[in-house]
Amino acid sequence: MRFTLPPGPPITFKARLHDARTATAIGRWLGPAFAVCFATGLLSHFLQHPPGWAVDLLPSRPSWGYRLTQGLHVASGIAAIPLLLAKLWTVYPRLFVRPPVRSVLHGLERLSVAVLVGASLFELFTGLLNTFQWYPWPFDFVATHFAVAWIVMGSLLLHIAVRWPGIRDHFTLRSPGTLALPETDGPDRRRLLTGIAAAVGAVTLTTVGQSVTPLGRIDLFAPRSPAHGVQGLPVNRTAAAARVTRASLSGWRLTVDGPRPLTLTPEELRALPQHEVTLPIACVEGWSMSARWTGVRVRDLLELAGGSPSSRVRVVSLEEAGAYRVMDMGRLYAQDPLTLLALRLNGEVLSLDHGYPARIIAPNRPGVLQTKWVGRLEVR
Ligand SMILES: Nc1nc2c(c(=O)[nH]1)N[C@H]1C(S)=C(S)[C@@H](COP(=O)(O)O)O[C@H]1N2
Ligand SMILES: [Mo]
Repeated sequence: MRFTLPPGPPITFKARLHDARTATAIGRWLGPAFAVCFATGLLSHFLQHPPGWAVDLLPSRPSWGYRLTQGLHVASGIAAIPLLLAKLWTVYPRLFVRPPVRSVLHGLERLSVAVLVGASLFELFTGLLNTFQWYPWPFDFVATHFAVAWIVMGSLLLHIAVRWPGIRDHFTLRSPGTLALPETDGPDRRRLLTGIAAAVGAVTLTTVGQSVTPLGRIDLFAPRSPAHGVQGLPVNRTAAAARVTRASLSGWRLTVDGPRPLTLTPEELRALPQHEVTLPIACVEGWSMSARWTGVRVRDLLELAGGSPSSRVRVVSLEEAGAYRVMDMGRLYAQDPLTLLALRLNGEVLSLDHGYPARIIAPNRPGVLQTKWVGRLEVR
């Protein structure tokens, strides 16, 4: 392929590495990465903001479900970065195609590619910064990241439809044109693709340890090392950030509102049947880590307050302000025997940063919903 810039001497790009076949070969990996990232992102959004009808249908099992899907979300997003950069490098000569717009259809196609590129860069960039909990922009991250994801998917589907003949040829190798695999598919292309694969492997292996604990030792570039933190668990929002102090907790009582409202002192809570569960915190920002939790089953507390097996619960934190101060939990979660009002973590009384005097720990859900510094439960 040869592109020229009139007037003046022609600019020629080395054809093979910038041709449609290389672009398709990279797209073959970029497409699935985007698909996984989109599907797991939708799921995460749905779990955090379920519509009313879904609240009681959300399943609390498998207990590691969200850990897996959110780990995939962040890993596929990170893997997509070198893939997208490689793809842009491969196709950038098209920027210089002359005339820039041949027809209305051609113009629309170029516009849709511009939208796809812009939205994809935005999505990967904001997502990456989110894993560092860095928000150097004025808009709301969750809402914007969610909305732009749809723009990416829409323009990606359009792009695939427009390029379909080439993609099909790439897979079926039917036509003997530029897209057919020649006997000797030059070493340059193979080297480029191997290099890209190596880059993807490297960024994945050096970050995925933030959620895959056995790989924690080579977790060089992820913002979190799950092993580092008070009581063997990272802290996302500290007590200081939430303005919860030891002093503000003196005289703490748990309030349980329901048909038979009650308040419980720490001693009374400790006198109730205690259960131990092993469950992960799976933060939406990408890290996850399993821990041993001890405390009172939420369903036992609901029952004491006169709730029924179909009760849901609203959990209110002592934190004065914050996006995660109030959390609603559907029936299947509230009734799950693994769902605890935890008092202890890895054998010790909860540290202030991990939610002392009591916090929620439940299976298969985003870390943002594992409410710390619980003050009140409301049977609904
Ligand atoms: N009240 C309250 N609880 C909260 C939060 C918060 O901001 N406020 N942050 C949540 C987030 S984002 C995560 S990932 C988990 C982390 O728990 P940890 O700090 O004990 O690891 O707590 C959750 N519980
Ligand atoms: Mo989190």
